[in-house]
Amino acid sequence: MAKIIGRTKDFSHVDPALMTLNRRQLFGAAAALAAGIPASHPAQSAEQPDSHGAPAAGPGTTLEGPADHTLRIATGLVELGPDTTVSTKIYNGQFPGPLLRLAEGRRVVVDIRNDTDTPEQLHWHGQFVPADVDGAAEEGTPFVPAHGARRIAFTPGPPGFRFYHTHLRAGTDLSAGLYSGQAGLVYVEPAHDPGAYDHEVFLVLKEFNPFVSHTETPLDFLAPANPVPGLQEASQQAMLAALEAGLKQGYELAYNFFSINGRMLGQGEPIRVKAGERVLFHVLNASASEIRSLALPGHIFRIVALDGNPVPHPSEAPVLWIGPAERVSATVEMKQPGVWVLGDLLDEDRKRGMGIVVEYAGRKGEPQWRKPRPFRWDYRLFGNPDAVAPPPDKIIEMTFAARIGAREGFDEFTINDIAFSMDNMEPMFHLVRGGRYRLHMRNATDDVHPIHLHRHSFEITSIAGMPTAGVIKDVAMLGSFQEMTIDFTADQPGLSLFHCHMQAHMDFGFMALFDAT
Ligand SMILES: [Cu+2]
Repeated sequence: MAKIIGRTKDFSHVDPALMTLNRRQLFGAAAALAAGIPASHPAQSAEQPDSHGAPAAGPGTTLEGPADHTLRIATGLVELGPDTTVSTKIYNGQFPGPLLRLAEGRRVVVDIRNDTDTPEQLHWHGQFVPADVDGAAEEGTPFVPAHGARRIAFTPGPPGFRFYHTHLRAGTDLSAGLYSGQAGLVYVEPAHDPGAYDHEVFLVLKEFNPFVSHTETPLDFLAPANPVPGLQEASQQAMLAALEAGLKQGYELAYNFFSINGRMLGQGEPIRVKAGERVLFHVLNASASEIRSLALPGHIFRIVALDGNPVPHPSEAPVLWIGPAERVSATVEMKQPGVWVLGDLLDEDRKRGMGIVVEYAGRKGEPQWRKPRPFRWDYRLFGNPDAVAPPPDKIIEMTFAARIGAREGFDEFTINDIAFSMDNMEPMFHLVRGGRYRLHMRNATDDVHPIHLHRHSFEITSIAGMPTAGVIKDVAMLGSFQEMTIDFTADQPGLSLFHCHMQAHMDFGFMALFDAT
């Protein structure tokens, strides 16, 4: 049994996973070396400016000549703390995988090596890349063969905070897919950097050692929260039907260990700050299933970007709420000298490791935690208050529902009454390329679903029937019994996968393919 240490003053263990860069280093020649994490360095400059995203080489091609980056998938150990080391699949022997700093519009060659016994997929989350490099078998991306390799090339974009992760179906295998440690960061450097900060810190929130149970921790944090009539009734009827059929409530995911940057709270290097600094936090929730919160007592976040895209109306919040695969970029004015816990609001998860210490220069002592004032997370806060989204060419109606405990003890999910079939992999929605589409999504389940669309960004255009505009994302949390509209332009040819980013939900039906021709 692992010893769980929530707070400690001993930071003698040097943490290789703490990712921090100061602004001067960022633009210096030493940028990658100065990063706390081992960055993946281009072997040499093989990059050619290229406006095309076509792959340089397909599967089976010998990997000759240097790639700009190599990502190697293998089972390895992650030392969450001195008495807690887990074994899982990771990239380049580390968790999180190396931070790849790519230049917008500048073609990059990446070798993906797979040293495991299972064919893999590596998905470039949030980037506009061709279907054959995007990293989803459902879109037709070739697998990286077991004990094999694949070379891909693409043109990075859009600029901002992205990431890469495995895209395998896990089903009941809790070592596979997003339950593993296969996640790493991408920063696509914009041509122009707004740069109003002194110090940049990347944080990856991640749980390890999953198990299933029937216990669920309900979260009520989204606004607006008024349920849509009819959706709750539909959910209750589904529950009654399941009970009549003798089915039990579906499994929920739970975890033994919680970490930020692969370290349990108090077990890694603290984030070292100076009074008067403005720190830019880039936070990724790399969870397979959990919505996370994050607060820094005595400090306020100013949210400047969501999913790597600058928001039109930066706003302040005492808490960040981040669904699986979402990213939040927020600046914090460091003006409360002390030693603090930057951590999750859930006491149990924070005590099991979901936090990191923030230490002001010259300050010592026990890291302090205080619960922040209640705050409801509302994407509309960051939208453009004066803008109205233009009407789309077409509205696609979608209702999400659950069949309780219907699949190997897990809930099955449906989109318009259809659970995605991995056997058929047929597109559900046919789009005209260049058309502007609005997805009207209705959630007839009691879960919050982080909805993701591959190879595109979308604009949130209404929540709970209330219009908004200007917030551009690639994942959005849809509240229980709630509705939301998101608009996007079908500017990517071929297949694009749409799914809930909770591994168990997508594995048991919550996926659909768009086909743009
Ligand atoms: Cu879901």
